[in-house]
Amino acid sequence: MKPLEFAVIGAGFWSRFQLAGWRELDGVRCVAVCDRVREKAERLAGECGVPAVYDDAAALLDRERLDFVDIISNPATHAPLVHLAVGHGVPAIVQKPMATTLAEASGMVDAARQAGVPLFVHENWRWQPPLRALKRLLDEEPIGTPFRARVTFTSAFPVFDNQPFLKELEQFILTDVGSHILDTVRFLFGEVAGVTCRTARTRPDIRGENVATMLLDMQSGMTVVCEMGYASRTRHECFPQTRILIEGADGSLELDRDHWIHVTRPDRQRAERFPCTAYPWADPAYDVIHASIVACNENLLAGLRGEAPAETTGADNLETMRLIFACYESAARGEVVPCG
Ligand code: 89V
Repeated sequence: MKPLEFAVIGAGFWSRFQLAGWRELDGVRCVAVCDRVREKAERLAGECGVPAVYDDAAALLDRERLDFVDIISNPATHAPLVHLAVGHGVPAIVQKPMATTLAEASGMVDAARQAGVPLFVHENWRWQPPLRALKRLLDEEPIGTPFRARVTFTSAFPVFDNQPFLKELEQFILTDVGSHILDTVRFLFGEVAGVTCRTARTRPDIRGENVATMLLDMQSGMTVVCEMGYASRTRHECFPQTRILIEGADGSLELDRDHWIHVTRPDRQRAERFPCTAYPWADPAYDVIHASIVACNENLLAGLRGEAPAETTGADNLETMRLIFACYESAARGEVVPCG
């Protein structure tokens, strides 16, 4: 089968991992790298053996015959780049958060739909092995109807060292990490009926909030509490692991540190570890995130080829975006914001 040929737009910190993730898969080949700063594009293309380099996305789309573009640029550029790709009839994958406003995200989904061009969001969190396992165990283990879950992503990891642009975002943790956590909640527990959210900023050198706490009323009737922060100095630094406790009428499932899942029922208790693949190119500090790039790309590639449905389409991720902005609205108004 002819490999699908794509271009990467954006040559920052994340792009080399994204490209390495693509190289783990057969049937796909990067033919160009584009970045407004040409030297950055040249450096990444040189490192990864990519033949063509551009500093202008419009020129890239005019000259190359691409099967898709992988947009790995600053969130503020996602909407214009998706409109450009879709206008050329080229399918687009865009990093999370899909856009910086709900209106932008919705405009991107509409444009892709009207043009009949696939739009996917590279939302990799739900592809982490322990989260896939948790979803499976929710179906398999008789813990009874879940009534509550607690989803924790709290850390003191120096995230701004590698991604300094995050310091400048007026809306930080809910867009950067909240996009992952809220998508994970939807993946595990279904859709949300209403959100209550509180945010905080604990340091003066960043613009946006670095702490958020949400209480989600799920359509199923269950309650989910999410705690997120890049402000928590605790006994165990767990970055980049998500910890989750799910309580059901007859037992619980607990995703704890180091990818262990504990199943507790009145009659038995067991624990199993679900580690991720240790790819040689992954930064060990980001191990489970970088590994999940491969599984996410594999699913999106199957979607592009029409072989299997892609999970994180633009239309699906728009629902996650709605939740992010409902959280900001709730934090600003101090009220429950209905969703859906
Ligand atoms: O995976 C990411 O989206 C990153 C991180 C979670 C490290 O903040 O921005």
